[in-house]
Amino acid sequence: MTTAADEARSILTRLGVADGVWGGDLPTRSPIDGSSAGRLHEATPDQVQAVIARSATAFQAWRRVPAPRRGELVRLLGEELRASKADLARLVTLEAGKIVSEGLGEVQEMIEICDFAVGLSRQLYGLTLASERPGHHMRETWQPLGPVAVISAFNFPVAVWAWNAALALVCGDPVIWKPSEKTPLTALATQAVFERAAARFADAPPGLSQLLIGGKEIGEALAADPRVPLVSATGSTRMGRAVATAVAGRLGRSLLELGGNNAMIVTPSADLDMAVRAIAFSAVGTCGQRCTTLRRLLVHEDVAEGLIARLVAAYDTLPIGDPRQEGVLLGPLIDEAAVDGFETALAQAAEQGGQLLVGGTRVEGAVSYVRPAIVRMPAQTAVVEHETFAPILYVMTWSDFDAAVAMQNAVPQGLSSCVFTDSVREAEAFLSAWGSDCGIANVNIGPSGAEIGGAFGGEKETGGGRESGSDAWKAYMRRQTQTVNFSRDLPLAQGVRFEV
Ligand code: UN1
Repeated sequence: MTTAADEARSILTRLGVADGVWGGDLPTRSPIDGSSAGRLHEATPDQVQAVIARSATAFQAWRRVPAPRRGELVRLLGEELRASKADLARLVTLEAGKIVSEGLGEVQEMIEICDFAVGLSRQLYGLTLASERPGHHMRETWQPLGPVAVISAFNFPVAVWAWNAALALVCGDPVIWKPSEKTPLTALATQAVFERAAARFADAPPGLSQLLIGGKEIGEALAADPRVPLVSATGSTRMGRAVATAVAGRLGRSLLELGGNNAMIVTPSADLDMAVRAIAFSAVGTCGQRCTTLRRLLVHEDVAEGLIARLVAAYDTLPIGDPRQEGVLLGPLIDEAAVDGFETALAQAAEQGGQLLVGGTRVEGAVSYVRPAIVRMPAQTAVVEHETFAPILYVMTWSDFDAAVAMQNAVPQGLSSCVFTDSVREAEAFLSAWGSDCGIANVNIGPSGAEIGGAFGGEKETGGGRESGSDAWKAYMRRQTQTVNFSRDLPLAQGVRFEV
């Protein structure tokens, strides 16, 4: 039988990834069957320096290309992604263990952000401002920033790069990508797709998008380097804190999208049919490995028993297995460390008064496959406040809506949140200034699966960054306030007089 790794190798060859990438020390592994496609070369410290230098040189040329022309390159990238969608999505499945539909969805997310960025390339709006001085114009202009480092996680191995890269490129910035060590193959494939787009575009300088395969020392080098004005990092809060500290030390800019601990509040008026479906997708989709995964279910005590019974029944029949198979909804966790994290959190939950309602065990005889768990907790204990990147849903009950909102906000993370209710009062209170404190707040929609058009990111330990849609592009540019004097006088602001 062909292993997942064999299939991955043949896709890489088809996408034009050179054989020279193999023969190093970095192991690769498919979570589907544990097979390895081989070992990859990692970038040496000298190569990292050369890549940064090349990126700085590319910036000199790229910033002179008009933004709508830069958009043309991103349009071609979107075209190449469309052409390679099936292969790239399959590779996401093989390397990250996502089910087929989610692999395709991830590449679709890349295509959509490219489309968004193409339009954006003609809309990098500034402002004109009223000057207090006669014969003066004031305006605010957004200028290209410089090389942007993108540090991405295994769970969205390619979409998060695209969110950053598509915006950075139209904003006039070259990109240096350090993907997760757990998903280098999808990164190599994406880089090959980018090279194809760049080859079709006469104005693309060499080194516009570069890839650095390797461990955390590469991230550290990028975070420390003043030639890299923006470091955009997605991953754990621990990683983000290290990046933020290093970048802040040189007064650079970081854009952080870190841990989430997302909740759903279910009220007595909620449509429970919809709630059950939303909970199932957002709590067990991607095997609980999205930043936006539903981790805390806060249910009104009057509807709790009925809802829990329906969830347990749904969890009992979830098709778990090889994510390449049609009908499977749950693939593997990324590796054994993730299984350890799952088991440790469940043991802690039990110690802290939790009652396991369903799941919580390994699927015997397979690599890192588990049965997703629902645990009823007496309160929001320490383990509930911690983001465990695995399919564990903690259930807590409440009787007062304000107390439920307070509970939803009482964790260190602030990414995504939602309420299921048919009450306009509850819905609007949840979305008000004293409601959810998260970057994303939904009504009658689960916390995961955001569209690219909105700004994506969160507050508190989630890091405060915003990526993807809305005006997230502003993080990739520098703001310049410009004042032009077209008079024959030189009046000073604030009426200051200084005659020489
Ligand atoms: C992530 O998990 O890092 O909203 C990103 C979602 C996806 C993106 C998740 N569109 O779930």
